[in-house]
Amino acid sequence: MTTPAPTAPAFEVAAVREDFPILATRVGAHPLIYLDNAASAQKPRAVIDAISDYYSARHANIHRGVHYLSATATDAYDQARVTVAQFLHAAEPRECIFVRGATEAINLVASAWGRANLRPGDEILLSTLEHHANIVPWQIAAEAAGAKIKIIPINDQGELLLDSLDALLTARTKLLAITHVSNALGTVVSVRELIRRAHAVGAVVLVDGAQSVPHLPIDVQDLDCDFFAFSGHKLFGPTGIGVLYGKAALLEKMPPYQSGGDMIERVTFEKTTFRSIPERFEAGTPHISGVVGLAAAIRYLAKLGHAALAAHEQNLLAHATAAVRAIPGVRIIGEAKDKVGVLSFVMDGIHPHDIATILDSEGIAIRAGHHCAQPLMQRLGLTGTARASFAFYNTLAEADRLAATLLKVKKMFG
Ligand code: ALA
Repeated sequence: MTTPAPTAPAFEVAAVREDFPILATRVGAHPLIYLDNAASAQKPRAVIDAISDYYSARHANIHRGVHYLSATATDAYDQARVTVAQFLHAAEPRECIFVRGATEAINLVASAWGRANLRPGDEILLSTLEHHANIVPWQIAAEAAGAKIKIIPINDQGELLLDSLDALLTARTKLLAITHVSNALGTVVSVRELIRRAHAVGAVVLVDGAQSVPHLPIDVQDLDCDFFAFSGHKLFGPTGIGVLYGKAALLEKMPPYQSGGDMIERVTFEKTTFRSIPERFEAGTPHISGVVGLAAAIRYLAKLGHAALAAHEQNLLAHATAAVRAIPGVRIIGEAKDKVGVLSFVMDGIHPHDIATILDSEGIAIRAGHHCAQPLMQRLGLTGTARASFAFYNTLAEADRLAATLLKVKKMFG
């Protein structure tokens, strides 16, 4: 007897949209069609209410007071770390450091790990797909240490050329910093394989998960990455909050990134000793309401269930890609076999910013430009693309409206 193919669980997109008040926005005469989720996703009422409830009933500074509200806020903060650790499948909550976002997470590692570990002649391996946030901090760290940066190339579809790893990964490679999903093209990178290969030469691996957490289940222990960075606001949580996951053994050996209150054991004018992780990397009063909101976003997503969301999103991406590809003069940019969330394209003779401006006049929000990935655009021979990026609350009808409006754009430009 053959096993029946797994069927996607029912997903009621109309009901889910009700959870997001902002989706009822009208842009002039048009209903909002929000297709800029890779830049920042919208927030469900569960997140908005959690933040409002926190400030209405539970706010005080954490780890500092013996009073009722301080204890309540501290509990909420510590519990959120447990929620994040479960979300990432981290071995221990203390491996999850709260930071401002993926950018700060990467800067933390480049600065603190880089200072302690990079030496002249060492090599840092990146890929052509990287966002500026996973390039520039390494350039600064490499310059400070006298280290060198090398790049894993891509093919025209936007997939990494893994054959190049044989030459690129050597005993000099100290670190591989690699995106999990390309923000500009949607390519899913086989990070598991890359991590295995990098570990074989003794390199440490940081995964930039900013674009993967909204779409893929994450298990940092299964991936065996050393560091994993993500931002809350792309995961339907608040802005200004994110997470750096790091293996405890590595984080424990790293010097502080920022210093100040709450990260110290004992301060004298002669010498200061530092606390252990996670506090060592959380100097100053943290973004407590952001942490509370992030945990609410994770709980909200867990309730919807990953399989149902993923199936709907894949359906949406396939539908939108087919509809947009059918428009004469449109070229899809990024045709990797494994993609999530992103449809990048260019139109013959029409600047991406003109496309985005005309779509906006019909209530459709997309991003246009280099998407903070200028080296990738240079490789593709483009100055930029138009990018529609999807979340589980988008509908097939919205994808159809995108395609129909692109047809109008084409007609306008003759
Ligand atoms: N990195 C975000 C994007 O891709 C802002 O749009």
